[in-house]
This record gives sequence, structure tokens and C-alpha cells, in this order.
Amino acid sequence: MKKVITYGTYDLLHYGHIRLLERAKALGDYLIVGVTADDFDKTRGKINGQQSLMERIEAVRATGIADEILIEEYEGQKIDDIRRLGVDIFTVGSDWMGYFDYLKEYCEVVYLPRTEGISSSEIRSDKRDIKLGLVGDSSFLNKVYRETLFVNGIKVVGVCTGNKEVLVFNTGGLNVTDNFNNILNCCDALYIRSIPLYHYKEIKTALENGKHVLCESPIALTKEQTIELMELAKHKGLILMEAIKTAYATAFSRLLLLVKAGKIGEIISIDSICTSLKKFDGRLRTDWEGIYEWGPTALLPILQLLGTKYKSHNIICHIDDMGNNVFTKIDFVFDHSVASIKIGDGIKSEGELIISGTKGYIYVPAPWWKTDYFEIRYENPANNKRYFYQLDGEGIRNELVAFCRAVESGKEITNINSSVSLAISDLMSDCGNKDKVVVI
Ligand code: C2G
Repeated sequence: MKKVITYGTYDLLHYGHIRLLERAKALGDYLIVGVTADDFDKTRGKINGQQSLMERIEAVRATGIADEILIEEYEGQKIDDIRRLGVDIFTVGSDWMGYFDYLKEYCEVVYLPRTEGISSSEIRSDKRDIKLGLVGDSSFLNKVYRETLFVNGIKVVGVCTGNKEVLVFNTGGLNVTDNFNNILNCCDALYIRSIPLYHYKEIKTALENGKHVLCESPIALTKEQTIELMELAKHKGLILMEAIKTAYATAFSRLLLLVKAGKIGEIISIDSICTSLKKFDGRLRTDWEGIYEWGPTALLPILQLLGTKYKSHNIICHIDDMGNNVFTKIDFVFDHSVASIKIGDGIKSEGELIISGTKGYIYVPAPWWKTDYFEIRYENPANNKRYFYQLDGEGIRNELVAFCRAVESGKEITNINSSVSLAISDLMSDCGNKDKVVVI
């Protein structure tokens, strides 16, 4: 039996792909198709917001041409696959002519003529991009703008800001305004990073006007307001997604899976520290207070791993002479575990994350919220394991891809579930409640 293998991304599977698969199959008796996990569009240097790996695999399966489908996950895998599966022929389209000659050492290599006049990029460019408006006064808008350039299917069309000086990208051709209604008129969706006090009103207005919303956490300052906005989004058939970039960083999401799979046993304690020392000129801060700047990120591993049903919590804040909240510590007690966050904008500490379990612990070095690396450590250091992952755009790039997919499909496919969003809003409102906070 002659075995043939071919690889591809198969985004928005089209006639050109199907013809390639048919001719590949005709080269032998048994066709193996490798679907690339990476959905990078090589011609445009962008991540595809359109189809997930599972959707692409399903599309290939549905053709009925492949006898076997595998996922291509790492560089160099082709050699491994060819040897392991006893492949006789490797084939790919003529756009790759010469590129895979190094495989001739292992099997026959055949470049098949590419079907002219059709490609995934052309199909994608026929589809309308999501028109995105950026809202807020923070320089963080620059990072979000830059990341949209790496994602297919979304395009910034305007910015609503009272602080134009902060924008460092070319705003020519964009609608730059300080009027919220103006921005609503030119876009399909908003990314909101205004101060949290404005979120509720801005999100409500956006949803009422039929716009999807991606909003930096916290969505609103009370649980009740967040519930109301979530229900409004649902009622209107719109996406309301909470933005915390760390939730979309690959290392962090893999870490959660490893812990859930029991790699460190039962979790007993989580310590999460996030701090920054940003210059502020001694007056009351008009931008985000430390609690909003860091609270949602620091809470993320705790609420995602231990859940939102803590038995008790204790909040301690330090307020400086100018009335700025520069430090907050929250201690949680759960049924069988404890957790704490230490956050501040105006103090400095080691920004690490430690998750302690009955078999070992996870150590994520500072700054853990934008890490590409962590370790699982055991009693016997010989058993320690190190994990490295690519971090693209601090997680913002994947966050935008998730937002595009949610808008496209109408389904909430997010890394932060609604119970976590509600717990974050609830804790943010506790931090602003004098009766629930010990001030030092
Ligand atoms: N193809 C074709 N005609 C087209 C478009 C694509 O014959 N009009 C072929 C490609 O040459 C490739 C296969 O269909 O062999 C899958 O195409 P893509 O999904 O674009 O995959 P690609 O990114 O080319 O992946 O490492 C090699 C890659 O995995 C190949």
C-alpha cells in the first residue's frame, strides 16, 4: 500500500484545496492530511480570525478524501510523521516548489500544480471586516491598535478619546473624535478602555445601538450592573466580552489545563502579585486606580482555578496622602484552600505567581501576567518541568481573534466565563466599599 501525506492550514476550505487533496490521494492508496495548528496567513502575516483548528479539521474530514487526519503542531514534525507512519510520498502545492526538497532523504517529494484563481486570502478579503472603534484615554490603545494589524477580519475605523496626544499610530483615515455618539455611527464593535466608572454607561449605549463590545475588565463596578449588561447583550444577540489579556496568553491557558489535569495534586494555596510604579504627579489620579489596573488580572488564576464560591475574604488597602489607592491585599478562604492577591500601583514587589499543591507547585516568574514560561517544581528537583510558549502581543492578539470568532459565530467562545466576570465586578465593588475594607 502506497501512503501519501500532505499538509495545509485549510482555512475556509475551497475548491483549490479539494483539488489538491484529490490529486494527492490519486498518487497512492492511502492519504494522510496534516492540518496545521497554527492558523497564520503566510501571505498577509496575520492570524486568521475566521476558523478554529477544530473547524478546519472538520472541513477536511467532511470532504471524505482523507483516510487519516493529524494535527501539525511543531517545526520538524514532517520528518517525524513520515518516518513514524511509513509514508512513501510527501506532496504539497507548487507554491512551495523546492521548499521541501530536504524531505527527499525520507520519501518521494511531489509538488502538484496549484489551482489558479482561488485562495483563502481572497475569500477572506471578500468578507467584510469587523469595523472596530477604540475608546479611552490610555496609551494602551496603541498596543491594541498594533495587534489588530496582525488579525484578519477586524479593522480599526475610529478612536474616541479626550487625549489625542497619547496616540502614536497614524490616525490618518480614521475617525478620531471625543464624542461617543460619533464613534458609534462608524463602527460595528467597540473596544473600551475608558476609566471603569464610565464602562456601564458606555457599554449600555453601545449595546442599545447594536454594537458588539470588548471591554477591559472590570465590565462594570457592581455585579448587578454587569448582570444587566450581560442580559442586554444576550437579548440583543450581541457579544459582550471582558478583556484581560493574560487570559489569552498561551502559557497562562496551558498552565490552567496542567493544574486542572492534576499535575500538582490538589491546590492548597495561590499567591498572585502584580505591581507597577507609574509616575503620577502627586495629585489624585484621573486614570485607572491600582485596584482596577491590577485587580482583575491578579484575581484571574484564583477565580479560574478555585472558583468563585469563597467562604470569606478580607480586603486591606493603603491609601496615600493624596487619596490614591496604592496597595491592596485580598485574602480568600475557600473550603479546602486559601488564596491571596497583592496588587499596587505605587509600590513595588516581585510580580510572581505561585500555585501550591499537594504534589508540587507551579512557579511563574515576574512579570507572570505576560509570561511565556513557567515551571512545575517537585520535592525532587530532577522531576521539575519547564514549559515555554510563544507570547504574541501579550495575549491581546489572541484576545482579538477570540472576539472576532465570537462576533462571526454569534457564540460566546471566551476564556473568561461569566461567573468569573461577575465575581470580579463584585470584588471591585467591595474594594470601593468603606465598610468592607481595612485601610492602613
Ligand atoms: N492549494 C492549491 N491551490 C490553491 C490553494 C491552495 O493547490 N488555489 C494547495 C496548497 O498548495 C497546499 C494545500 O492546498 O498544498 C493547502 O493550502 P493552505 O491551506 O494554503 O496551506 P499552506 O499554508 O500552503 O500549508 O508546511 C506546508 C504547509 O502546511 C502548507
